[in-house]
Amino acid sequence: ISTATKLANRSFSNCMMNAAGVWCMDEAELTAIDDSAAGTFVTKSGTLVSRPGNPEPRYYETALGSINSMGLPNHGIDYYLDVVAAFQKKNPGKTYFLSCTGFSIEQDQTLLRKIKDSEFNGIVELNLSCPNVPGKPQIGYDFETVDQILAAVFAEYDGPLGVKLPPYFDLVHFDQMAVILNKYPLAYINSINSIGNGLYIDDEKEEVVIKPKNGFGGIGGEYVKPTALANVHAFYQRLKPEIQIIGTGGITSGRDVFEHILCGASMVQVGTELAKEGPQVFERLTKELQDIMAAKGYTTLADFRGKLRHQD
Ligand code: RRO
Repeated sequence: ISTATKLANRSFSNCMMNAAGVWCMDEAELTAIDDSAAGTFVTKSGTLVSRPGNPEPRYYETALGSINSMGLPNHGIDYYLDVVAAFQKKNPGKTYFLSCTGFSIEQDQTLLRKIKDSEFNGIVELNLSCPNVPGKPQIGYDFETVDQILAAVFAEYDGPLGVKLPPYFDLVHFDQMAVILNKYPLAYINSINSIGNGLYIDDEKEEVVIKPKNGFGGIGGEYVKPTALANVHAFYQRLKPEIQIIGTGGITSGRDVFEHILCGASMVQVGTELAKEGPQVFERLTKELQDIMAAKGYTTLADFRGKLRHQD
């Protein structure tokens, strides 16, 4: 029973990987994912200049998930290009993902130019959905700007590139975003980033649990699975078939991976549960998915990918 997959014409031994932001800040963390049962890794979103991020505490684990307001701490795009180049040399057959994000269209273009001029031969994930930089609205909710960014990015870059999207909550927004995304040669979309600006409270202390932004932060984990599945399936129904889907959100078991793939995902990413369990999570999730596939008589992901049934 195989959990292998293909994305952007590259092969991966396993459909599961980390979600950007979790266990991917530096070379040591990326090595742990590289050595795990995950099919590959994605780096923390790199910016043109390194950033310390927001004040701590900025991540908090709850019974049903997590809340974060990291504020895009990262070592800068040059660091991640160097680190990934070393992994490419060590494992020439393996495809890695590099996440990046700019604060303007010009910065996005500069990032892509740097990547183009580097040795990087993997897949770029442009993050359009960071919810936690004070004063900076989420790009993914500004449809006109998304269109402009994609036009600028594809004028600059012709390698495989996908976008990380925020969750959408209205069917009209899925329609409108799909029209924009379908104009471009995207390799994939990744749904969803955290549900932005939730608020988790410690009732005992009558206090918020993270310091930045008065405690408001991106929600991940079990809370977000139905929203994640809705976004994966809505885009699966609306995007041209060349644009594949990475499903992210609420994966704590092999059953959750199964559901993301049934909704149309070609690959899945694990954030909150990876932070909780560490990189061994991928071995457990893989075994659990294989058990479900065996019970249903499936031998490959293609046997059920996107085959969610509707009731009419
Ligand atoms: O660093 C963060 O605060 C962060 C980012 Br860039 C993101 O894309 N999603 C998130 O939940 N946190």
